[in-house]
Amino acid sequence: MGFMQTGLTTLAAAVVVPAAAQLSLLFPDLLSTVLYPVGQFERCCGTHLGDGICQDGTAALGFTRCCGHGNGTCNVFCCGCTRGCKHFEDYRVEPEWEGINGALLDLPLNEFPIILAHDAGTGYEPRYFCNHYNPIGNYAVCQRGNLTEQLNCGARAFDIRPYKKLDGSLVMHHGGTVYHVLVKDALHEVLVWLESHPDELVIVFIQFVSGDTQELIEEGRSESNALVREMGFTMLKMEDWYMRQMTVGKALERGRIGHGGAGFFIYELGDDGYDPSVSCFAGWSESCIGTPAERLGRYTAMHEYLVGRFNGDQFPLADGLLWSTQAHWQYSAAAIATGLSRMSCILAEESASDINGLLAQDIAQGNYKRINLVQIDYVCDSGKHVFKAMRDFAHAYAEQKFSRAEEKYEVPRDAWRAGPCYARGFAILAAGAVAVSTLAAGIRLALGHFRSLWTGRGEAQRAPPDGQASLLERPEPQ
Ligand SMILES: *[C@@H]1O[C@H](CO)[C@@H](O)[C@H](O)[C@H]1NC(C)=O
Ligand SMILES: CC(=O)N[C@H]1CO[C@H](CO)[C@@H](O)[C@@H]1O
Repeated sequence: MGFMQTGLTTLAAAVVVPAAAQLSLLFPDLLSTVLYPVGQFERCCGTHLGDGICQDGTAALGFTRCCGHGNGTCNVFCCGCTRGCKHFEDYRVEPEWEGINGALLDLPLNEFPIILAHDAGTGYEPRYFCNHYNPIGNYAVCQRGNLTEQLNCGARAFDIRPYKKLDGSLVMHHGGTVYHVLVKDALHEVLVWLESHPDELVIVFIQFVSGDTQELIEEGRSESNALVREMGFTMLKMEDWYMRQMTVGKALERGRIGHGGAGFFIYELGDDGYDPSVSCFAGWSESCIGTPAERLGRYTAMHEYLVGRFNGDQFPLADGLLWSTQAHWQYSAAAIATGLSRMSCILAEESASDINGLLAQDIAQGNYKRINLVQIDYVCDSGKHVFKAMRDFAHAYAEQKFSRAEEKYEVPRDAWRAGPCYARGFAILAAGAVAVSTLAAGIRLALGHFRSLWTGRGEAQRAPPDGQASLLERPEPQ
């Protein structure tokens, strides 16, 4: 009897409890499926089977499918996540934040902050992301929504990766995963959007062109090139002289399409800022989606990387080259394996760690010195806050830059007595002037001496044969 009881207890522990736990974990799924028509619990937490996006726009994470920025778990009523039950949040940039104007127009293009949507084409994937029955999509999709939506979320540059298929269509891809949206259709959305945004500029960064065969890859390259030109996008070539003088205002004029905003395409970035150590998971104990203690090391890594990029002096801005900073987690095979074991996905790692929100906060707090292209994942999660912080930053930056320039050009009234620096400058200049004039006098003296020597000897050497007048020596006609 005792034996029997122990056996049953063991059975319960080994099978029944995990099964019940699994069922209860699926309960939010059932609840949201059953109550979906009622609309009450829809997307309060993410589901296991759906696209994994909650009502507040963040992505579901782990067995509990918890959403939101930060950490927490969903209870059976889907209301236990950080900040409680999730409601729809408008992810779009406010229209009054848009419009490049004033001092922003005079900023060099490589000192103007721009959100670059990391692999923008993945936003067209309709279903297979953050759904743990489709692990490949989880770590290939890094955006949500079409290009129009990404523009509305604050993106102003797109990382476009064309893929030429055997059937002849030019679509998009991320690594080996292909997204069945035509590059042409996606770029057409940008044109339509620019029509209603004449004071904005958009950069299309074309890279990693791929295809079903080597030949198709080549075709894909020339087709992408022809396509952007036909559509009216202007090419920006990093090595061209005009980049050194390219201000935001000049870019708006140069790239203007019809009466709309400006559209550019580029094939290279001056510097792409790739740093593989900035990943979501590191070692056994660091995780960007774990407890606060587990997150610390990862946040520190990201923060130090950003400070190095934005505050370091490694970019010679005067060369006009664009430079990009990757403000998103980097993905190695190990990081992806860890993420899969936690039922995570790229979108969830961005939203749960709230890296876009933290970036916006850091920029708004004035922690950075200069910003250009900033590549982010999931621009429709807090991208609007990054956009707002960047535009505010750009206005403050321009004000400071141009007021400083005025100071620099204003000649001090009393330069002579202005300080040791000027005095030394004058002393050096005076000494230099004396040296140069002494040298010049010496050279003149020496030249005179040589000329007399030369003419003396020269005449003897160049004396024409008897009876033949040299052309050179022919007297001018009267
Ligand atoms: C982009 O996506 C939104 C939301 O799904 C949709 O309303 C809109 O029609 C799409 N735009 C285009 C041009 O496909
Ligand atoms: C980012 C975030 O919201 N972290 C919270 C996770 O939960 C702990 C308490 O358990 C909070 O202190 C953190 O602020």
